[in-house]
Amino acid sequence: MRLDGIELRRIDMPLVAPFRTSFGTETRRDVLLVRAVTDAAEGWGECVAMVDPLYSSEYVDAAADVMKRFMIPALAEADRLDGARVAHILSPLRGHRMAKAALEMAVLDAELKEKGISFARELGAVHDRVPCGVSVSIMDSVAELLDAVDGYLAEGYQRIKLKIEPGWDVEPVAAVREKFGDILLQVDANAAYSLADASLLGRLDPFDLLLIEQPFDEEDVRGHAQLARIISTPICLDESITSARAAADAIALGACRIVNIKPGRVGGYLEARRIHDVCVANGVPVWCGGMLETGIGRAANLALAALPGFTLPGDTSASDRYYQKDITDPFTLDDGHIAVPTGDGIGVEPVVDILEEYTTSTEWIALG
Ligand code: SMG
Ligand code: MG
Repeated sequence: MRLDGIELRRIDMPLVAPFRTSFGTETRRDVLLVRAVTDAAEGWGECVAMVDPLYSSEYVDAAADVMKRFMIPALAEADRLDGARVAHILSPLRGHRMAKAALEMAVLDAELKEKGISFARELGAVHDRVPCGVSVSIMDSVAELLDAVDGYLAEGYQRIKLKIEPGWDVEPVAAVREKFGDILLQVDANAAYSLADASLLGRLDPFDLLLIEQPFDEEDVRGHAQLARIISTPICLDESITSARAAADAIALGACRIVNIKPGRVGGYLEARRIHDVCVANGVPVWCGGMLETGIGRAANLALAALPGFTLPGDTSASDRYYQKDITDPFTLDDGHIAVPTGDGIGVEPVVDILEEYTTSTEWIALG
């Protein structure tokens, strides 16, 4: 396959409601989309980097910059190109996994469209639909939170994840557990605590949570292992798991019993599959995380979430949990599940008018 050019497109989409985490509040999503035009077919990728480097060190302007300066020229020089070769070609460039993942996704989509194979089939999916959870914002009051959770449960979401931070942890968890009884419930701290908070976090133990996600800094793998010896709630890592090697190390150190897999965070869907395989080999359940993706990224996430090791509901919510109007046909919840796309490649295309409406800039990089 030969790369004729890459289009970098920025879109700006309002969220249906503010999404507050321990590191900030999002009211819009400024997304970098990648369209790879090859001699065979066109493919789409979505970069999950956010505007500010608060979830991780990556941010969307830097992703666009590193793609233009280093990654796209490296891909243009490659003798042969296909999805599997992208990570190899880009491997001399350190870090910038979200940028790499978006390029890999676009090239893989083009390749699979040409071959007539879906992402699900290529990755090894074994389910036609996946059970969905929802990640719930930090709110101004417990009453407001209970209303939001009530609404999500009424829509059919099978698992609730509460974002927590110091000052918003035991009380909201206790209130949700008390009001909604035996639901699947978990929390995500986005690195807002430290080992000094171990006894506070131990106060979550009585609430039978499925897991606590990333309580400590992404580099504090040993701290998570120490916490695991103090509290009974299973620890799940998100930000710390940047590769299959990082997953193998964290598991070996006893730092996590569950892993959140986000293809963007780990450099792409093929590395995400390797993490899945490492976890399955170690008996560690995985689930698919989310980065407020549009329908483009969501389509591919659903394919990944249909692999056999994804035994917990993911943050793969329906389009209307995020956006009034998605840039693809909307993904909808049916009996708590979303159907895995079956079309070639990621199986979806942007709706041209909607895409144009949200577009703030496009740049065409000709390579042919
Ligand atoms: O896509 O539903 C989604 C968001 C899920 O909570 C979510 N993501 O740490 O897991 C996480 C966060 C990262 C993004 S927060 C803006
Ligand atoms: Mg998380």
